Order: sequence, then C-alpha cells, then structure tokens
Amino acid sequence: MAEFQLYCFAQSGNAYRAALMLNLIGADWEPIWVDFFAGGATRTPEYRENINEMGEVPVLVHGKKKLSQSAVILTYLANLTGKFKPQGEDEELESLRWIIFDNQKVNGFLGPFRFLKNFVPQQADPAVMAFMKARIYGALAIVNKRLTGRQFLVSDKPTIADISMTGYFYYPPGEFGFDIAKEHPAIGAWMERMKALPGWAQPYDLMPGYPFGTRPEI
Ligand SMILES: N[C@@H](CCC(=O)N[C@@H](CS)C(=O)NCC(=O)O)C(=O)O
Repeated sequence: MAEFQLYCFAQSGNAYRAALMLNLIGADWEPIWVDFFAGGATRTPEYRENINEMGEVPVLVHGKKKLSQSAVILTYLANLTGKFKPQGEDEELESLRWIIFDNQKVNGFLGPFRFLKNFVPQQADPAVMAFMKARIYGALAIVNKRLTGRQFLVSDKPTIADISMTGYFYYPPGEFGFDIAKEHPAIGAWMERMKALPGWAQPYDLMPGYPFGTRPEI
C-alpha cells in the first residue's frame, strides 16, 4: 500500500490541487476513485460516516490521519515536507489570503460553472450562467493583475497558494467555453511555469475516472 491515499475523481479540480501537490513533492501516493457522478458516493451515509462528514473530495489518508479541504491537505503536506511552504509569517498569511480568495471566488465559481455546463442533463438557466461567468471574469482579472510582473502568487518560488490556484485551470478550455490562459496572459505565463515543475501532470492523467463514468485500471 502506498504511503498516502487520496479519495478523488478525475473531474474534480478541488481534488486536483491535492493530487498535484502529492505528485510535485514526489510522494508515494495512490488515488482511491470516488464514484461521484453515477453512484453519488459522496452523498451516501457510508461516505459521510466513514470518509468525510462534509460529503466532499478530496480526502487525504496518511496513516491514522484523514484530512479533507484541499487547503488543509496542502498545508499539512507543506508542513510535513517543507516543500511549497510559504516562509515566515508574512508569506504564510499572504498564502492563506490567496487560498481563501481562490476557494471562494476563483475555483469556487469555476467548478460549479463547469459542472453546470458539462455534467447535468438539463441546460442550466442562462441567467445563472451569465452571473457566474461575470464573477469568474472579475476574479480572473484580479489574479491576472496579481501575476503581472510576478513569477508566482506569493513569492519568487511556487507555494501552496499557487498549487491551490491551479484547481480547474488545466481542464480543457472547451469545458468552460472560454480559454483562461489565452484570455489572461499573465495567468497563461504562470500556468506554463507551473507546468514546467517536475512532477506536473494534467488532471485527467493524474486521477481516475476519465472519460466520464469509466474507471480505468489503477
Ligand atoms: N473547499 C473544498 C471543496 C471540495 C468540493 O467541493 N469538492 C467537490 C468535488 S469537486 C465535492 O466533493 N462535492 C460534493 C458535493 O458537493 O456534494 C476543497 O477545496 O476541498
């Protein structure tokens, strides 16, 4: 058995943050596929009783520890390994600030927007989609401005704030109907820098369950 297990599925950008971190730190880890779509696994009493009372992925298991919330998982792994760890109080607070902004306003909207666009049988209300798209563009403009003239979000080295921000960014542009990297050049350049890190992989190559509904051998 690998040292770390990650409950996840390929379509989850929230889980991607944790999977990417594990890969970037060179951890010995294995994914545990969660049948979110067809099986509704995260909504079952068993999942909520035994895996995560919040009914979400990602969940990281490390020995007796079971952690959820990608921000908590990233912090745990950074503290454990010293890798991608913000240095000193100022960087730690700055990193937390960007992670909260990301969770709430960047990937916090990108995830549900993509979900409504791709994974529900009925067409989503256009007014809802327009509202969400406007929120996404507003948040992406803020991130793009932050990254203009900077290498990474918090310091001249990548930290867990950068890993958190990658959430949904590397899914195919067709799944959003817009191209994050092309439309926001500073984000696009930062995405290339993140992509160049040893161990980087695209979400569909890192977590099981793609194409939709299938379970590849792991
Ligand atoms: N803030 C959480 C978000 C986790 C989350 O929303 N995960 C989704 C999958 S992308 C989920 O499991 N949703 C289940 C549900 O809402 O029923 C994190 O960063 O870990």
